[in-house]
Amino acid sequence: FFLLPKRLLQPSEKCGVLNVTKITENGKKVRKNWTSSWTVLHGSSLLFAKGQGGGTSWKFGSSQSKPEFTVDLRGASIEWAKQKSSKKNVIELKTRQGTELLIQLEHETSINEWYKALSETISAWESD
Ligand code: I3S
Repeated sequence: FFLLPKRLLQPSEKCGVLNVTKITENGKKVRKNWTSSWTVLHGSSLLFAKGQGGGTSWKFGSSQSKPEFTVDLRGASIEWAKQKSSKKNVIELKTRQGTELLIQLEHETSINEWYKALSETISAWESD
């Protein structure tokens, strides 16, 4: 009898369009630049695609659509950010590498699903 890591039992996969901005990069504050980005949660990575919105032509892995940036969720933390933006439903994501992002959606149910998926992923990889 042995226990399988949670991440093998419940692999995290989620995608959709999110409003996102960096606020800190490698520990340094950067200017906000909200963009709407097609976002993929895959394993312990969160990938933000280049380009606007969730165009159906976007295919992960194809040469025209390299991820704009990837966030490593191992050792990351999230919390609801009430003070960091005038927008509602804002999540603050801090990575172990010192990058801080805000992610946001107007639709409360959808952002709650992202909050749940991200926090489950973070805790699933916590032991590493
Ligand atoms: O936290 P801030 O500085 O008030 O954030 C706002 C600014 O980044 C603003 O752009 P510029 O001041 O760089 O032109 C953005 O347009 C706003 O969206 C930012 O505020 P919110 O509250 O939307 O995160």
